Amino acid sequence: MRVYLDNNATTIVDPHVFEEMEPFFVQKYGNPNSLHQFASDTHKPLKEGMQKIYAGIHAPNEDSVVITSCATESNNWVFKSIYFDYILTGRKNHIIISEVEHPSVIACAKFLESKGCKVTYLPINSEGIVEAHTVAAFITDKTALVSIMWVNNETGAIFPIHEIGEICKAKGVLFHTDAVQAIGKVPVDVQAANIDYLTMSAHKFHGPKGVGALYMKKDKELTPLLHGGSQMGGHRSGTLNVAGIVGMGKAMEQAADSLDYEMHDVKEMRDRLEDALLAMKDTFVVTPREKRVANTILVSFRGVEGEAMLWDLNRAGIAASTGSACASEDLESNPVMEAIGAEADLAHTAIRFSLSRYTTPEEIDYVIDVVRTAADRLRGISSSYAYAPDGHDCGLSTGH
Ligand code: 7TS
Repeated sequence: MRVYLDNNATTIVDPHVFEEMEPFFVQKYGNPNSLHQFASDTHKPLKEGMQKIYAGIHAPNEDSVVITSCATESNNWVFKSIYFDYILTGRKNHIIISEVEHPSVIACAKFLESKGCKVTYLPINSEGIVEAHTVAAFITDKTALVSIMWVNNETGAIFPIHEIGEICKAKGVLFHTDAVQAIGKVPVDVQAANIDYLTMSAHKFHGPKGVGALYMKKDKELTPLLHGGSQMGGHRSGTLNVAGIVGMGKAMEQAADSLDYEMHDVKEMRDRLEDALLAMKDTFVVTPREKRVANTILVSFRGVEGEAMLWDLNRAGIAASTGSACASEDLESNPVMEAIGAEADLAHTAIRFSLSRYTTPEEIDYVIDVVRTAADRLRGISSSYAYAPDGHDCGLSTGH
């Protein structure tokens, strides 16, 4: 059996999405900006694709949704253009992010720091959540941008985006959210949440890889990152990724249609897996279920090195993760666990299981069996586990 539980890294392309994209490779392959039938064949599908993306995040028509190559590009765009538009001009010199943002945000913040910008890295609480009042406490009249992710990719923790949006609006500070892990998992409404900039990535919600987007509120549009032609209303140059846009639109439409299934049926499977994991000895989960999206579990198995567990799972055909795949080439411990303050050996034992609407109950049964066997085997050969004293305080708030 092969089971894919690494959906926070990427997702299977929905067959309906693939079907809608297919004609744009070998039939309707014209450049939309050309002046012939091949070009005009793409116009209606492009328009419909864009409309579906606007609808998916409740963006009004006067705002901009600009297609990019990925969320990493969208995040880079926000930070680099905030630098050009607000910091380099001397108007502002401070940005606020959380210490558990995706590396594409952290690395941008560090880059701006190297250019003289002040950066505040907000801590998370013991449940792995950024609290809105900490955002309010650090905003000054020099703050150009607050950038807080909607949902954390490691734990699945949902951050208080509506409250943070309120605070930023009241204080007149621009607000960006990386909503990569929120689309298709929680209702996303840029107007209700007072968001100025929002990052998306199609491959996280059963769309294709290589296509993302940046939402920008009217009158808050940023200087382009990519200069060149006049594509995307002059906001981003480069020939349009027609198949990608059509696919992202379809995936967005389906994400909205599947939201109930995700929040109830996927949650039921996730909860069953989590119950079984927590019923095992010395296992820990940080963020309480009701404060998490329905598909994610970040679980620590005391005495079991994360990479060793992944090895056993992989041999049994199960795909999971020890943390962000983007960082998995270095064997660093899970950054979220470190930010929470868990001791290093426990941080090294974190495994992320992320489900999707394609996950089945049979797969969950199989995973439970394999994980139990793997944890027993690996603990059996671990010298450190045998010596771990009982009742040892691991600094985590939940679990057994
Ligand atoms: N932002 C968040 C919150 C993410 O989870 C990711 C990918 C990205 C940005 C980058 O997206 P991309 O479109 O540039 O690929 N996160 C992960 C992960 O958790 N494991 O692998 C990739």
